[in-house]
Amino acid sequence: MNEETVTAFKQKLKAGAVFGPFSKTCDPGVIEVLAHSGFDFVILDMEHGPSSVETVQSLIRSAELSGIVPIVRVPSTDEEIISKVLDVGAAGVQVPKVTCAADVHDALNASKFAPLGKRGVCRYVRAANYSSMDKERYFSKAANEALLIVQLEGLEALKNLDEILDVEGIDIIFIGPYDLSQSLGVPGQVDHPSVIEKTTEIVNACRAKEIAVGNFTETAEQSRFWIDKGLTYMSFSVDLGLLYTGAKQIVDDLKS
Ligand code: 3PY
Ligand code: MG
Repeated sequence: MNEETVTAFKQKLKAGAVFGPFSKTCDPGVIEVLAHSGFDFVILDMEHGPSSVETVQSLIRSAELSGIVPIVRVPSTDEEIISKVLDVGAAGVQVPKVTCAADVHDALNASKFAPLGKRGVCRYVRAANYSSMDKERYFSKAANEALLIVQLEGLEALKNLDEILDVEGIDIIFIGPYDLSQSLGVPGQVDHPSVIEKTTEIVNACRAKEIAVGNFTETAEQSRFWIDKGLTYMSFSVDLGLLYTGAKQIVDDLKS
């Protein structure tokens, strides 16, 4: 994904809320449908979805062609996957289950070239236009523009919140309400008062340090609730869940 698109996305994020679903399909056509629907970004899910790096590369191509920003949620801080998805052109990586500052440093080391990190160096990759991009620009700036999105979704992360937020280089903090609800002993109850309370604690800490923050919502009402509290990186539902909801409504209508 080119530098200009990432810069424009960062500016949009500063101006207000941006919206994007997770994607768990392996079909580039679905990514195009999401773009044509007006979503700003899509999170290609390698934590809970079946896609390989090769599939993600095709999905990134369709995102670029149709004008939606492709973020990849990687399975962990594993350097091998993070650098591969950036090599194939992800606009950003979203790293789940971060619990401490050391995890953020691992993600930074895997996703940034020096001096910010230690990402493995190769310019014969899609992200560098297979070597046609000026190499100094690619290594010193273009590649390091890719977004680093850090997911906080458990009590351990809350305990280490200050040290996590003090690490330079995080673009967005993302709160996973489902894992957080499990960690709080109320699995799946994402509107439970304890989940709201802990989410608000993270949101306030991020806002005090001027770090963009977002979460996962499944209704417009939940989205509005969190936007009013200052969240801007709004992930909304999952492509296949949206398909299910639409299909179910139609079938219920047809059969009523
Ligand atoms: C969570 O809720 O735990 C997520 O990771 C996003 O759905
Ligand atoms: Mg989660």
